[in-house]
Amino acid sequence: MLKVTFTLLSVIVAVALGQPGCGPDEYMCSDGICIPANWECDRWDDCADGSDEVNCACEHRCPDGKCIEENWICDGWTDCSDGWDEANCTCDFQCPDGRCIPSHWVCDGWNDCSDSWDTVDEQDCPCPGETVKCPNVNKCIPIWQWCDADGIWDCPEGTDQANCTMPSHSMKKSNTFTHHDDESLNKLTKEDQAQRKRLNQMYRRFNSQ
Ligand SMILES: [Ca+2]
Ligand SMILES: [Ca+2]
Ligand SMILES: [Ca+2]
Ligand SMILES: [Ca+2]
Repeated sequence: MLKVTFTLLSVIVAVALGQPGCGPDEYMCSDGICIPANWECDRWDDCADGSDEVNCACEHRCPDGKCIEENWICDGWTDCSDGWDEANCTCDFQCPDGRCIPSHWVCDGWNDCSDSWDTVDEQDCPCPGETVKCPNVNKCIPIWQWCDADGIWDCPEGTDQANCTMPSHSMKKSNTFTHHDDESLNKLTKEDQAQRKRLNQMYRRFNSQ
């Protein structure tokens, strides 16, 4: 009991004396967490409550108080919580969901509109390397799926197998061309997209240092 009381007393004294505090090259967040001093006012929320970015000079401030870089405005990424930085932009390409994206994001292999509008399924995009386009639809399949020996339908209506020199009885519909497969594709795309955003943020951060 005596030991517990002493330990508790030591903690109270340490806090009262400001120990442990932050080092000379550190900044203390309002919750007491220390971060590197040069993370203060660097346009990134490093403290849990964003206190390192509150009292900073700022050229472009979101209505929510967040400070953003000039080139974050109308860059296709929503940086302000209310989308202020992406409102009233001249739009190269507007997704049906209202999002504005730069023209070089269309047909770049990333799903940027919520309904995949900017991808090969919707736009007349060229198919990337090692893939070919299905006749009359915007769908790319790997070259090896074109006229494959098993006769599997990879394009809608089996158009990838329609003019191949093989017996018609070997034609069979692929069980891979299903909604289930489309869903797993979408799931992968969302993960890729999250990864893209993270990389984009890291890129910005390194370039702003
Ligand atoms: Ca910061
Ligand atoms: Ca933005
Ligand atoms: Ca895209
Ligand atoms: Ca095929």
